[in-house]
Amino acid sequence: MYTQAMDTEAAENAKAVTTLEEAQLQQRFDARIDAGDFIEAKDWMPDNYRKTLLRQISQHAHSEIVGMLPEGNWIGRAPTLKRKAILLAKVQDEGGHGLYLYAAGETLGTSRDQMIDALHSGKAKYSSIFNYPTLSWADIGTIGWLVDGAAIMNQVPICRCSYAPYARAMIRICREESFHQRQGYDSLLVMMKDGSDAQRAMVQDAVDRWWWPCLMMFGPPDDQSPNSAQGMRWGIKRVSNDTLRQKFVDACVQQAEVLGVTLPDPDLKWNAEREHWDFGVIDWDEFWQVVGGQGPCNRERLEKRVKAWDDGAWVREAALAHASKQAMKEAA
Ligand code: FAQ
Repeated sequence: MYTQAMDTEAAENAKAVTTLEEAQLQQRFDARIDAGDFIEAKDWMPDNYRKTLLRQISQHAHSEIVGMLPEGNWIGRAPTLKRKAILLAKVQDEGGHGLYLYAAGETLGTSRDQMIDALHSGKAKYSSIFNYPTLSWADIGTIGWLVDGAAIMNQVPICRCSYAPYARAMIRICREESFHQRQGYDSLLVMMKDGSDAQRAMVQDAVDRWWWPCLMMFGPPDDQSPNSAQGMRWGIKRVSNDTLRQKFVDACVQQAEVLGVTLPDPDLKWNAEREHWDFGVIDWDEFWQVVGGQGPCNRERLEKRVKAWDDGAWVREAALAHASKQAMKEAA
């Protein structure tokens, strides 16, 4: 009895010391965040900061990898050799972005296999935008112009994210996304300026279908975004969902004018007082349906990813066998 009481006392004391140490670590962490310092993988961080980062980075990685599918569908149908080479390079870049991001996620202590498993089992999210179909060649240019355009708008502030491995990955990703956006705009410009009436109509149809889903990419309105306040406090998110969405609309209006397409929103109007473009109401029911797995292509996308993973098992096994042979040779 007596000994047990001593044990309990010792355990309580140890817990108090840990709590005190943790409080000090937390204080130091908060001060570093307030000072705009970057946090490195080996630094102490609160559990929830780690979890939030892992959630965002892995969702981002999954988006890049699933995002290869809608465009990949068109590699074999690109209209010229030049466009095919550009599209191949772009889709390959997206694969690379996924890898940088999985690597950044791994620095938080979760393996790539665990992250991929969460995607395949439907536990993890990826961007809503990749659950829409690519119906014509103009969709490919429109993805470059609008989807990559929205991605850049959202991702440039992440280059200053408080978690350094994520911020570093984003610098390279943003440079490549910038090329992606330009190639898309250029491809649409060629169709609009030198193309036939049918090609111009095809571009307008693609813009009509992609515009609203692109506005949804930035996430729910600020007052309905459960993760925003803490994400901003920690410097993971630097600019709010609504602010980024507005910046995107403001940038696109003039680009649409130069292109000669109409953005499908009768409420789009310059607001001289706000010095921003007003825009119509977003269909948030559609957004939540797509996020919840009921979008036009959710099932198809996930099935393709799982199949690609299963089909690639022999490559992973062969690479592992080769690595262990090399290790044995070196040891000998
Ligand atoms: N789709 O509280 P918030 C690309 C979820 S990469 C699906 O506002 P948060 C490149 C959100 O996760 C595109 N789910 O959340 C490319 C949360 O659910 P949870 C991806 C969404 O994290 C181009 C819930 O709603 N980019 O395009 C979406 O503060 C072409 C409540 O939302 C990134 O991932 C959505 N659109 O803000 C590739 C950038 N929006 O997790 C190929 C990094 C929100 O609590 C071809 N991520 N949700 O269950 C971010 O900046 C943020 O995570 C947001 C969401 C802004 C996406």
